[in-house]
Amino acid sequence: MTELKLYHLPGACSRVTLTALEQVGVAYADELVNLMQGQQHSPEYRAINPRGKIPALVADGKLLSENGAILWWLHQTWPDAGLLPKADDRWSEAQILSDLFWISAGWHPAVRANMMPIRWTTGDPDPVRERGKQLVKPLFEAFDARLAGQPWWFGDAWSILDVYAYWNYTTAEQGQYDLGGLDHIADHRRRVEAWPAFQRALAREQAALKRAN
Ligand SMILES: N[C@@H](CCC(=O)N[C@@H](CS)C(=O)NCC(=O)O)C(=O)O
Repeated sequence: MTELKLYHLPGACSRVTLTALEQVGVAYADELVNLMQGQQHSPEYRAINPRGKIPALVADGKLLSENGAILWWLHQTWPDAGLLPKADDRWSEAQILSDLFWISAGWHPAVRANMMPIRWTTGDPDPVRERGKQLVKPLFEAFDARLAGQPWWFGDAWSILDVYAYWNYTTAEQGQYDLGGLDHIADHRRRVEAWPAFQRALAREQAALKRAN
C-alpha cells in the first residue's frame, strides 16, 4: 500500500486534491501548512517541497507537487474512482488533459490575480484586481453557458474538475468578483457542496485546523 501524506491549507487550492483523495477513498495523512505565517518558506517545508507551494503530496517518501499532476496520478492509479472520465484512446485522453491543464494553468492563475492582487504589483492593487475581474469574466460566463445543458463539467458525471471549477469561482468571489446572474454556476455550487467527498474534505480541513491550534 502506498503511504500518502498531503500538505495543505483549508480553503486553498489544495482543497481540490484533498477532495480527490477523499473520492479515491485511500488512507492518507495530512498536515497543515500555514501560508499566512509564511510556513511555505520555512527550511522545513522547503525540504519537503522546494517550490514552496501547496498542495504537495508525498507518496512513499517521494514528492509530487502541482494540483494537475497530483490529480492525474491519482486518476491513473485509481481509475475507478471517477476523478476524471475514462478515455477510450490517446486523443480523448489528451482532451481530458487539456481540460485539466486549462483549469489549473489557465483559470487558476487568472483567479489569483483577482484574489491576491498584491502579488502582482508593488503599487496600488485595486487596478490589478479590476483587471483580474475582467480576465475571469469570460471564463465564468463560458462555464455558466456550458452548465446550461449539463450538470457537471463533463456532462452527466461528476469529476474532480467540478471541484476545481468551484474553487476557481468561489475564490474569485472572495476576491470581490460578483457571481450574480450566473445561475447555472449557482446550481453547480449547490451540487458540489452536496457531494460527499467534498463534504468529507471540508471535515478533514477542519480537523487539521483543530490539530494545528
Ligand atoms: N500551480 C500550482 C499552484 C499552487 C499554488 O499557487 N498554491 C498556493 C495556495 S492556493 C500556494 O501554495 N501559495 C503559497 C505561496 O505562493 O507562497 C498548483 O496548481 O498546484
